[in-house]
Amino acid sequence: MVERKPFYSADDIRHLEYQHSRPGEAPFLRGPFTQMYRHKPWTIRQYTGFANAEASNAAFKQTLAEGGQGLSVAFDLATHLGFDSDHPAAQADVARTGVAIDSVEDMKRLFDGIDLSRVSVSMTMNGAVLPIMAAFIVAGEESGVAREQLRGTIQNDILKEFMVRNTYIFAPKPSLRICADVVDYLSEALPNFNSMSISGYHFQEAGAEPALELALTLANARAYLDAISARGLDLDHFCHRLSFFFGVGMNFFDEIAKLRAARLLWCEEVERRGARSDRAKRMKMHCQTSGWSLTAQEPHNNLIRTTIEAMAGVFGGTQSLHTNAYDEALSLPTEHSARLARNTQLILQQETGICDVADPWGGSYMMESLTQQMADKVRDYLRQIDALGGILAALESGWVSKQIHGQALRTQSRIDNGQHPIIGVNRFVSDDEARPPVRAIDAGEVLNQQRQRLQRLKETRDTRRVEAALADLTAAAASPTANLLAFTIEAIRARATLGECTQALLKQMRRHQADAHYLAGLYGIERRQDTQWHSIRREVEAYHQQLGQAPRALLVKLGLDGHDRGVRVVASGLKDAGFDVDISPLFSTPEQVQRMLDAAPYDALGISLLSGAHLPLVEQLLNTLGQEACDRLGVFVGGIIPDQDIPALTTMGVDAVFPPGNSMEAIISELIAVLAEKHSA
Ligand code: SCA
Ligand code: 5AD
Repeated sequence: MVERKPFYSADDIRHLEYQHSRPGEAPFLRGPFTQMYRHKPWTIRQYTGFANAEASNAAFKQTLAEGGQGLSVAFDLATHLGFDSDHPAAQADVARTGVAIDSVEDMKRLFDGIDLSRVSVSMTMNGAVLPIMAAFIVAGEESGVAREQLRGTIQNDILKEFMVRNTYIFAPKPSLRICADVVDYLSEALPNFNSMSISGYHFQEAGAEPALELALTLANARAYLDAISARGLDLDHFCHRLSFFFGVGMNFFDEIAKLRAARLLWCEEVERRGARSDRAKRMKMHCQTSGWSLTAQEPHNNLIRTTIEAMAGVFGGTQSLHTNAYDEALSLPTEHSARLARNTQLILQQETGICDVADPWGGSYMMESLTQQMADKVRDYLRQIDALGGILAALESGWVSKQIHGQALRTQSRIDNGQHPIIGVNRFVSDDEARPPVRAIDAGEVLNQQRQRLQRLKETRDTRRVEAALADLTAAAASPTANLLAFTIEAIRARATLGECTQALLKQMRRHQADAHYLAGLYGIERRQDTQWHSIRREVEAYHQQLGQAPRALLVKLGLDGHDRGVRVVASGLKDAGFDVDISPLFSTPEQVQRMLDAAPYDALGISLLSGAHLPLVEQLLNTLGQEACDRLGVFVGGIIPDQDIPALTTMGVDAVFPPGNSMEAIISELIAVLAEKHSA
């Protein structure tokens, strides 16, 4: 949090250079447009996608009919990682966290009956950006929409995937080339399409405070500017199509200050690089309320949290907004929770008068002062990154991960010791365990259907044409001057699948695998004065004495789920409490887990899953490990696990389940109880 004073006065802002600037004028701190929401309110753009193209298409139509103003596609994890739905590695994850898309035919079904010349479409895609962008372009083409008419945004921000979101396919260097190819191509062929959405959101979800979130976002943006400018592209030609994306959490004043500071710093950056036009210098942004801030306990409280966060996004001057559904921590939104989330924005736009004034916080002694402090803090981070040799060097050195994870651990320790209040979790806890109904997805049904569709596609297409287009794509990957998006469009038009395009590229660029790690020491330091923590450490110590060695835990991530904040926090907590802890690489298979378990005498196996694929993945893993291992190990599962799935997990042999909101001591205490029982049996 930036420092606060008890009150602010004119003295706090007298020295600020920009204090007489206006909305719509450089440095755009006060907003990218003069009239702001008086001319056009922000776009209500809700991230949506689940099951198959038809189900998601119906949800899109419903959102548009009920007041949504733009579309935003959530793809499933198989699509993100470049696997067709029939790929063995993808089976458990198809259709769960978003929509399954294997070919241009699926993309056409996704937008069937929606006029792409009128509705703008955001697509959150990074790893498989080439085939997805290509499929969108070809789908538009085949539905009769000219390329110049296509409006929307492709996320195409691969650097943050290596830092937090983890849906990368290739290594950072070839990935950067792909990003630049996409920007280059779109700036010519789709002049109304935003070619990047440079994202801070995922840093905040992973634990970063607002200043760190903004610094990392801008550091990545600088790396993209370097890569694109190196091709000789003029900033005034492409910069206005680089868009930004921030998270908005519960830290109300800082969040508004962050969005204002973001525009100031971006304007300075592109001016320094020689941009002349206002449209290149003014930052446009999308915001999403924080998923992490929402709780599984008393989920209706989340409506209140989201409303407050949405207001911070709007006071900060966002161009587009997603408000999370209140059942966030339980599952994907239901129709009802999605409607309430959308209504939150409609009420703000139409019932409150908030849209009448541009930058209503402008001139507030406090807000102007916080904005300046935020900008200074971000500049300081950027200097540190420069001193490390730039953001890629900072990433490789582990600095980025240490900063984010360090802040995540500090927050968790403050929640666990009660200093960071969360109503219904660590204060005013309710006994009322009533849970709302959650969305269930028949992923097995979608999987069968996608398999059949793939088979039909392969039977009816011109195989020779597909093979030639894929061979050209592989050759283009070896030639640094070829534009990979142009070649992918040809392959997709010929009815190559998304997975085949990825395979064609993988012949030249191998699949990237990152190491897994966590930080030891930081969580415990934050709790060193805390009696509850000392008592849990004593419990572990007593068990250590009984065993004759520290209890050993292996924590694993299975399937295609890359959300690793939770597993890394639990690893750090267990370690600092006295366990020996190892964590598996992301995307581990049951066989890999078995090998890890064979390599050392573990007492506990923890499985972290937020992708909704916990039932098939835990079952596969425990079947592979066999009865003897399940009897010997304390097996626990953490993540987004709906209540109704807990009995099935218990039947499979899971000893304890920890949905979001458990304190570290609750987890450790239950784990020790399970281990003690197993040990004595
Ligand atoms: C708007 N316009 C104005 C104006 N307001 N003109 C004058 N005065 C005003 N007040 C003009 C704009 O210049 C633009 O025209 C047109 O009206 C549309 O407005 P816009 O502001 O550009 O709005 P929009 O089309 O909605 O675009 C917003 C934005 C775009 C630029 C931020 O990139 C976007 O929609 N991003 C959304 C990203 C997103 O949804 N991501 C989801 C991530 P011109 O175009 O002619 O200039 S979900 C995720 O990643 C989290 C989950 C996960 O999976 O990890
Ligand atoms: N539909 C709606 N919202 C989603 N989110 C993730 N996937 C979906 C989806 N398919 C939201 C959640 C999550 C954030 C990253 O995006 O709020 O926390």
